[in-house]
Amino acid sequence: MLYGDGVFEGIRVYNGKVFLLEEHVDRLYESAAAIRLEIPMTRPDMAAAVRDTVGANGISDGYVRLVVTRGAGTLGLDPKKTANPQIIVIADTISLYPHEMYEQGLKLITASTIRNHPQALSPRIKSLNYLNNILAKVEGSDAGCVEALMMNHLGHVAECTGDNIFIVKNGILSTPSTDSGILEGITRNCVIRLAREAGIEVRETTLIRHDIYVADECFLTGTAAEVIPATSLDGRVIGDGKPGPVTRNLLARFQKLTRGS
Ligand code: PXG
Repeated sequence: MLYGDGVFEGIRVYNGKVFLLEEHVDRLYESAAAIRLEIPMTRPDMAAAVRDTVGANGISDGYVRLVVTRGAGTLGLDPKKTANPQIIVIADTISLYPHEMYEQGLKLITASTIRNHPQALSPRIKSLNYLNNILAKVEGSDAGCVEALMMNHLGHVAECTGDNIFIVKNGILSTPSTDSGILEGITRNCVIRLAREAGIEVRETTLIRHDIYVADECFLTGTAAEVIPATSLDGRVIGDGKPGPVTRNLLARFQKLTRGS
């Protein structure tokens, strides 16, 4: 509560089923382990708590936010002075980006705020400290963009404030590798799997902004966003300025997986 000392997950529910629950629970425990927070519950019990909360709230299509805090203690920084980590399960609905952005694509700007330096706070940890992403998001909204691109400390493309980024160039799908200072998105990994199943070559690599400017297609992935086309960056139109065929193919495959249609 006082220092952002905790971890979280955002999870979707489709047709009454919690989507990729095990992957989210595993990432929650990995984030917790990385900040030396022992969650006083087993992984299967955590998964059951999520399913029970969804059921108790009668949610068939919605969103779950799992939050684990270090628990109450004294005012100092020392986590040893805390006991009883607290687990919060919020079941709610989620509003996606406006429907027309899935058809027309969204515009991005590059934020001047960079992603956390991995040696300060690893971006692999989904911690309760999202200030750098929030500052980047504000830069985006000041420029009229619902998302903003964040670079890493080396000046390479990392990800957006709450979404991972992909480009398509000459039929090959590329996305920043996990060592580019990103959160390893569960939607990202799902889309990589769907693309490979569809016979599309996927590269996890280093990207610079130029790669996005000259890409044929660009899209973002995230639990809330799912798969959403991005059609310009910093005023440069990407490809022909419309969601491309690979993006539309993967969006359709993702929707089929989650909604069966
Ligand atoms: N990068 C970052 C920094 C994230 O926070 C993603 C990528 C996508 O990961 P998943 O596992 O969801 O595919 C996230 C997750 C929001 C919101 O309201 C989004 C996230 C977290 C908190 C809020 O859009 N994104």
